[in-house]
Amino acid sequence: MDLLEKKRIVIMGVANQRSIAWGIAKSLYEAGAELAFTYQGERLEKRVKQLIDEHMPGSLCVECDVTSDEQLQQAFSVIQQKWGYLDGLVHSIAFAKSTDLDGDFVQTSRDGYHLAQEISAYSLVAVSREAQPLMKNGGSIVTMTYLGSEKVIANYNVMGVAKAALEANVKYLANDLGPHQIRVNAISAGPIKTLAAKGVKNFNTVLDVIKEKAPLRRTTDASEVGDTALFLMSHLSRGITGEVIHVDNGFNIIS
Ligand code: 0WD
Repeated sequence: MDLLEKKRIVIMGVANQRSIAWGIAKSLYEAGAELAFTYQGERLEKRVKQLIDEHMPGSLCVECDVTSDEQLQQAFSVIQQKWGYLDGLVHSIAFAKSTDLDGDFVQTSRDGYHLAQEISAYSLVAVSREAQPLMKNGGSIVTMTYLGSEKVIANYNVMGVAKAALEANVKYLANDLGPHQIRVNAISAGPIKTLAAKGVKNFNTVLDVIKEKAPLRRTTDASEVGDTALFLMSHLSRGITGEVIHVDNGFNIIS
């Protein structure tokens, strides 16, 4: 039997076919899940709908900018109407101004700090709040983080601090939602060339270092993250919550 047969899962954060969220969607879809996608604004609507029509026809697709409470409520109300319940949610969303990513962290503007926290960390709290009433039979929430939360990584700056907050959110949410049998976990992925990664200076150099130093001597592929998300969405991970799982070919253990 497919591991995710009859599971209904929302995927937030597909921007294009390179998005980690898309890699996750592929793993979950192949395991039999029924998927709903949310996209950020008209800018991405056409591209995301086209991807879905080509590869996962019949999946739900609704607009949701996570900075808008109104759009969040609207999106989950559509999902409630169409599905009635929810088993899982993938949060694969982050944003920071490129000017706040390089240079000295100490120069981070108030606005830039606030924006990175709002979109990259607070949004997990907001979407979990919307998802919880729909997870009537328990559920699994998975978000995406990066090593820059644990260690100082050049050109990650304000996003590293936002990821640290996101990982703390995972623990507090896991504690709140645990009694409802809802698990909350994060995947800490190694660097992958996506649209978001384009904002990080010297990204190719980072990839070269990983190829040389990671125990498995290769960079992370979105399908590796996708398969870990599949595990976290399935009953196989039923005893795991509040956890950060590294999917980085072991790079985080190297100093
Ligand atoms: O190396 C990497 N690519 C890693 C990414 C390593 C480890 C973690 N991550 C994380 C990112 O920080 C993010 O949380 O994975 C998540 C997904 O990132 P991605 O797949 O690398 O990047 P991308 O394909 O750009 O998806 C992120 C998307 C946005 O894309 P763009 O590029 O258009 O900003 O987050 C979404 C949007 O689709 N997003 C929003 N969605 C709803 N409301 C918003 C928003 N306000 N802002 C950004």
